Amino acid sequence: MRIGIVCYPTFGGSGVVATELGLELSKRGHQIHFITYKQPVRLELLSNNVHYHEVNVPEYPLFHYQPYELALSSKLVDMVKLHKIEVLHVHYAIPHAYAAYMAQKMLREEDIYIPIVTTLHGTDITLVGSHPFYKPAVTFSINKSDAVTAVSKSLKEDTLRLFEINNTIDVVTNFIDLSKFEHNFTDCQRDIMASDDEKIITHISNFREVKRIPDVIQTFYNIQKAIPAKLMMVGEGPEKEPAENLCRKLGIEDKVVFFGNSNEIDRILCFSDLFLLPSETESFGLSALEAMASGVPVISSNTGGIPEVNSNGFSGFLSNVGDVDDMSKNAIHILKDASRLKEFKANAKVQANEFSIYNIVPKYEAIYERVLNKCTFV
Ligand code: GMT
Repeated sequence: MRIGIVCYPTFGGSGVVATELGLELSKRGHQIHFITYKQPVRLELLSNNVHYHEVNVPEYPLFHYQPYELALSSKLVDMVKLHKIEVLHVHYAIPHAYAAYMAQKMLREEDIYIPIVTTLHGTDITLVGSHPFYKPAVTFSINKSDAVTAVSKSLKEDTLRLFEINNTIDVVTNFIDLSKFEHNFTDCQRDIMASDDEKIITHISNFREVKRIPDVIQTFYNIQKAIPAKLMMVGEGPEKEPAENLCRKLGIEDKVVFFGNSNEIDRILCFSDLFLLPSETESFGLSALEAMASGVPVISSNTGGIPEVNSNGFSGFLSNVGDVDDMSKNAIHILKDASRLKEFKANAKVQANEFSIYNIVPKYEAIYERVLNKCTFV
């Protein structure tokens, strides 16, 4: 199949999922065309089957806001025609599903039918999409998509609760390419980060308010009072500077490393003992899955789709949002006993297997087949 993939090319989970999906589809013989404003961060290699088309938005002083949706839908029209793309798979409803619908309509004028698959990722529904300013357009684009998928049962339920949906939503969970987390680094260079007796705790996110970064710091603060430990903070975002200030205030700045955005998540997770994800809301929690694939147990909140990913008492523990004491208690429980830590690490890998890319990608292929076979001209 010739498949166009539209996504955010940044470090967010939706872009990562879209990129990994495209790469796996290309290995399975499909022609993949990424159409976005920048080359996706995890798209390192272009090949015969993997193409990238940049959406340019020319600056014009009259525009207070540059019309990205317009440029994207025009680019989609051009690329569908040029490369004979058969299906458009858009990740994140805003504004991708809307722009794809406009492209579909324009192409129809030329008797070209292109089905649209929209994957909902989380904040496009729970935080941004349901805002009254966006809601009518988001509802419309979801209802007009030829197929809609959500990355967890929880996100599907949220979508049905927050919008008036008259379309079917399939749950196709996020996935992981486990081979990318089979560490071949000999000792993971752990000694660069911590001494032998110190445990390494990691958090990876875009440092938005929804990630509850102060809870990460407070939980770590409690852990390091009980057990020698270091905290690795990976990512960039508005909550990073306040987090650095909080570490100074608590007197733990020498125990916390702020990495910024990293393309070496696998290396960092390789030497990690525990992952913290205390988010306010999370449709799935891809970073937790990446941690588990590396054999890192997860201490998380029990919100949104996280309970579908992190199995309480097996791959880690779940606590109520904001319950820092419970998260600290659970973290210390795992870390203080070497054999228990070993067991949780092994369990984390077992749990990650449930989300193997090889089980999930065929589900998307089946959806592409379905919308192609439908191929109605209505
Ligand atoms: O977590 C973010 O704020 C980024 C956002 C994104 O669109 O990249 O993540 C959402 O999509 C990810 C991939 O499907 C999910 O793993 C995240 O749970 C989800 N984030 C939220 O729901 C807050």
